[in-house]
Amino acid sequence: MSLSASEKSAVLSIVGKIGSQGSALGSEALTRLLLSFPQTKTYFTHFDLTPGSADLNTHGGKIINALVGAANHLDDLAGNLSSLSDLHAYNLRVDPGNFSLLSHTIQVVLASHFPGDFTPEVQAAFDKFLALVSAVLTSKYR
Ligand code: HNI
Repeated sequence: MSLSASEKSAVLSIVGKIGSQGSALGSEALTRLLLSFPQTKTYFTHFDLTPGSADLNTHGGKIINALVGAANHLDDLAGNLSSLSDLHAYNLRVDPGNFSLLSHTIQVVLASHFPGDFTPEVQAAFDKFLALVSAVLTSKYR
């Protein structure tokens, strides 16, 4: 699976809207993840999970930053995400099934914050991008 030229520009078009809102968007995506899929709380027992907490804002910002960085390296996702891939596989051992849950809540956040920009076509491209990122982050488990 890879992105076509038009899918790449669709991914970059929505990533370009994020600007300085990364922490807020990421924090909301995490809050939606933790509320709708409470089994994901097991990974964050050391966090204050109150919506809008400093822990969620900081971590949400890291996730969105990583996605923005990856979107700027669409021709080398594996290289760009290599150390994050090590972290998720060897240290965190996040069950791979959780990646599609977070991918879903990220898309809900983008759709609600950027309704005019997150068109069905952009969503399809961004969903594919998140699947590619998730594949890299879960590629080293064994
Ligand atoms: Ni994930 C740490 C990015 C999916 C649980 N994760 C990070 C960091 C980034 C990151 C960036 C911070 C690394 C650092 O500090 O060096 N995570 C991503 C991305 C995705 C993702 C881009 C998928 C789109 N992570 C997930 C999922 C879970 C998850 C699905 C579990 C439900 N991640 C974690 C945990 C940490 C983490 C737990 C460590 C948090 C901490 O600070 O203790």
